[in-house]
Amino acid sequence: MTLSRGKTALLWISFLAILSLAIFAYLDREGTLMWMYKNRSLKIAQLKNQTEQWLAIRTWFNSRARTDMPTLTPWSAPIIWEGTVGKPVLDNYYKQQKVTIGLTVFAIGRYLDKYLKNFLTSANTFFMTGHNVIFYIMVDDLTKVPLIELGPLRVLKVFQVEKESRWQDISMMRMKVIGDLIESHIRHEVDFLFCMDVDQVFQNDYGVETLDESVAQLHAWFYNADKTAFSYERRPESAAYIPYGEGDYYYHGAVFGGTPRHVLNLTRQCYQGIKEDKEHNFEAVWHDESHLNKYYLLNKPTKVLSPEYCWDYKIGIPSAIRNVKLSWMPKEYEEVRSNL
Ligand code: 5GW
Ligand code: MN
Repeated sequence: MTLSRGKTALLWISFLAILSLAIFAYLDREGTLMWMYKNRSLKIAQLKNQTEQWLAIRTWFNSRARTDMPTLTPWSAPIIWEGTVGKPVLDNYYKQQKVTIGLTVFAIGRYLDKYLKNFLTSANTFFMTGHNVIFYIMVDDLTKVPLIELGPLRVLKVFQVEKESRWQDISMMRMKVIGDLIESHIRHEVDFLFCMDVDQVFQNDYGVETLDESVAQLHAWFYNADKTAFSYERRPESAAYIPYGEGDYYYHGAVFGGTPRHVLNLTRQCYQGIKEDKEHNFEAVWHDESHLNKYYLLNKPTKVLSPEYCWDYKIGIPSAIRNVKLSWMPKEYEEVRSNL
C-alpha cells in the first residue's frame, strides 16, 4: 500500500502532535488541560466541569426564570431573585457537606432592648433552617440578652463589647470587632458567615441559596435607581470615594457575607478606610456602608442578593418583590438618623 505525499505528511503531523502532547501537556486536578511552555503552565481547555461552583450553578440556578429583573451581574455572578433557585438540590448538597453558617449581630444600648429579641426569634425560625447555625451576638450588657428557646442545630454565643459614645462609632467599630472575632473564633467554627444589622426581622426562609464566597445585598431603595443616584461617597478626600460614572450597584451595609476568609478581608479593608478617613478628620457620608460599597467596587461579589432578602415595606410591595425573606424594622420618627 502506498500513501500519497499529502497523507504521509498528515500522518507525520498527527504523530508529532500526539508525541508533543504526551510530553508537554497534562491534566491538572481540576480537569483542565494544561500546556507546559518555558516552564510555565498555560491553560488550553476545560475537559471536566470547570469548578465545583460552575457545576453547582447549572444545577441550581436558572437565570431565565425571571425576566422582569436582571439575574446576572456584568461579571456573571448570580443575582438571587425568588424563582431563580432550585432549593432542594442546594439543601441536599449543603446537608451532605454538613455546613455550619455563622451570623453576627450587634445590639448595643437601646437597640438591645428594642430589636434583639425579634431578630433572634425570627432568625431561629427562618435563617438556614435545617443547617448548623451559630449566632454571634455582640452586646454591651449581658444581663439584657433575651432568653429564647433555640431550635435544633442552633447555637448562641454572646460577647460583650464596649459601648461607643457616638453612634457613628458603633456602626464603624463593627468592622474591627467582626474582623477580630473571625480570627479568634469564627474561622475555626463556620464555613460561611453573614453579618447583619439587628433592626430587621426574618419573614420567610433565608436559606443556603444565599451562600457563596462573597455575598452582597442590593439596597431596597436603590435596586431600580440610576447609577448617578447612588449615595456613594462622592468626595475625593475619602477612602470610600467613588466618582460619578463608576460603580455597579448600591449595596446595603445591613447585610454582607461570605466565607470567613473573605469576610475577614472585607472587614479589614473597610476598617482601614474608616481609619484613614478618621486620621484626616473625615467621615464618609454613609459611614461603613460607603466603605463597603467601595470594597465591593474593587472586589466584585460572587453572589448578589435581590432586595427580597432585605426589604423595606415603607416602599410598598412592587411586583418584582415576590417573597420577602428579611425586612427592615420601622424606625420611629425621632430615631431617624438624620434627625439625631
Ligand atoms: C444608634 C443610634 C443611631 C444609629 C445607630 C445606633 C445603634 C446601632 C445603636 O445604638 N446600637 C446598635 O447596636 N447599633 C448597631 O448598628 C445595630 O446592629 C444596628 O442595626 C447597626 C447599624 O445601625 P442602624 O441600624 O441604626 O443603621 P441604619 O443604616 O440601618 O439606620
Ligand atoms: Mn439598620
